[in-house]
Amino acid sequence: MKKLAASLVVLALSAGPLSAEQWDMPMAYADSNFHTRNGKLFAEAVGVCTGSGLEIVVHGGGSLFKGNEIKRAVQTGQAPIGERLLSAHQNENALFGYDSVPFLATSYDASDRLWRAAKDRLAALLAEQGLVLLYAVPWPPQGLYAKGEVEAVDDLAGVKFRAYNAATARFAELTGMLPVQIEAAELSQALATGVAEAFISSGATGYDRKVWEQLDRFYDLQAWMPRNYVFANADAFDALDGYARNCLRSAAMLAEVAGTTRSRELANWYLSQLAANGMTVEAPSETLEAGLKDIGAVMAEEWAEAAGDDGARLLDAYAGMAGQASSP
Ligand code: PCA
Repeated sequence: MKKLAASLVVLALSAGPLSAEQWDMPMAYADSNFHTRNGKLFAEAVGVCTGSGLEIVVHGGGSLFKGNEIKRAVQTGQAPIGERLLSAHQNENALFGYDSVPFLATSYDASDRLWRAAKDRLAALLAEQGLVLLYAVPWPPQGLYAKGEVEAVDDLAGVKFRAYNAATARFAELTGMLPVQIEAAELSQALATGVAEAFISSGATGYDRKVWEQLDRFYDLQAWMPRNYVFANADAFDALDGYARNCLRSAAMLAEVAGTTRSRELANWYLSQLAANGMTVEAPSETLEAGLKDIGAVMAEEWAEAAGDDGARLLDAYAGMAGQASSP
């Protein structure tokens, strides 16, 4: 009997992973941000699924690699996995900016449909770059942060504007603002030192960066909903056994749903926190909205032009899904 128990123990121990592997996962946004928290839950799920055979260690806040270094770090194998704002790669290929076309998809359901229309093509593009797309989660709708009232687009002329991708830089140009590219991690400092005076983002980033210390307005434009995506180095992914790869894939599916649900749940809460900290949170005036819609139309045309046939197919697929509910 004792012998049987002993061999069961041996069996149980040997059922564990033969060699535990550790993956560092750089993420650009604050440790407390919902994307980063979701990334940590994803890492935990992979650990449980693989019986600790693959341990993913999340490094938030750009602490391992800064936001604009993360894709390269994963491509070159300096990190096997990472997270980045997808539209930050719009300069490489217009398709990466599919989610930053103003007023194309402004609700969670619409963002979900647009993602379903885009993701296979995006996964293929990333695969050509040696990357495996795992999951993507939208930021809450984007609005305008400013100091003082903005009644019309003209009020924005000459304002120093923090951009986070090519689309936001273009938006600034078209409104007569002066764009400067700044990572969210450096946003508070840029506002404090006057390097930036306005920006477009979600309630989440305004809350994370406590921007009420410098700014007092949030115009709830609901202009677009950009996504962060999590991706792995293809060689590192392929070197895993099939079981671990399945764990990554299934944890990623869960993380996409869980992260999107969290984003949805928190969207209004973030706005209430901006207001609780003294900011005026309101819808844009009709004049401002009309001016921004004109700019959005120019940007949508420019995007369609740059994204060519691939872009046209994506827009067709998206239009064909109109009215469908979000995915389960
Ligand atoms: N926050 C990110 C991107 C979009 C958002 O809501 C940022 O401002 O960097």
